[in-house]
Amino acid sequence: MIADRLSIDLEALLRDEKAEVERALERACGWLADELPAELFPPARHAILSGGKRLRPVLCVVAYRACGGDPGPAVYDLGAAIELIHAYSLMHDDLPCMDDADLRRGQPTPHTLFGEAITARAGVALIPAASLWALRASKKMELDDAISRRIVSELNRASGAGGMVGGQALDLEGEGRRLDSNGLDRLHNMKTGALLTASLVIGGIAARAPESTLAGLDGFGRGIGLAFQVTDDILDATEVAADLGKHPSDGLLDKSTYIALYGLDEAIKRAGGLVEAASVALRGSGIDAPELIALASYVVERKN
Ligand code: GRG
Repeated sequence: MIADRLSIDLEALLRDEKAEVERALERACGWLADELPAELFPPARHAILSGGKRLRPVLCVVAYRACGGDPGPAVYDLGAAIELIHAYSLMHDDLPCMDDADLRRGQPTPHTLFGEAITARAGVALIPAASLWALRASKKMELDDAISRRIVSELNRASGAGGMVGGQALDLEGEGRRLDSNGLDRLHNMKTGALLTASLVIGGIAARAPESTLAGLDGFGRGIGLAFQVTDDILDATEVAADLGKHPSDGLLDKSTYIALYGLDEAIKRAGGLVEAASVALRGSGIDAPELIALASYVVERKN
């Protein structure tokens, strides 16, 4: 796996892919400016264009390429549709009624700038917009209706009650309670892992990959999704706001974390083990994708 990873210039990959993703997000915002009620656009735009790692769209495009797709602007638009869901989830997650955060990506959160009610509404408006934007992207890619339907249903499944929304509900219920390892894995597989996994699978579906390849991407996504969250807990416990771009909050909100469960050293080992296992499994399912292996290492080596 190390050889795979070293054959890729991760910094260049992230820089180049992120630049394309930013262009796609600008296109999405151009469309949203007309699509959304006028007062909802500024907070939506702020949430969408305020930086971030852009990991979900990058995973989507890189999976598409790994499955033989030849990326043009439309597949970045597809990735941008996933990022619209991510943007709404952060807008809502930071609201006073959820995690009550005033800083994200080194910038004030939308509700501190535009007010809570408008931000809540703008977040909701992005949910159907994401599906519409994914459909437009599918059309530009000339995908047939069955494939387009599958992409949109994958996006909604991963972000709905069985995925991100369900995971967030478990997270809020879990504040002040101690979850065991299985409970914490379940929560994070849903809250964070489902959308990261769907990003990969959607890239594969758009490239018309066979079911066995989609299953390989799914397994890989589950592994790196959990590793992502273990790493989030490590960063929350070890980094300061200036580097994280947000205030560490797990302790304040009395959340169950992997650090509390395992301690720092074991948590670091678990994150590394999950990425290694996911990478071995990806290879085992016949997908030769050094760029995905490199992105998996980024998931645990990132600093924010
Ligand atoms: C109605 C219960 C209910 C929920 C509404 C708010 C919500 C839906 C879901 C939020 C779930 C959530 C916060 C998921 C994101 C978890 C996460 C790891 C966020 C950070 O992702 P990064 O690090 O962020 O990729 P950047 O800033 O890089 O884009």
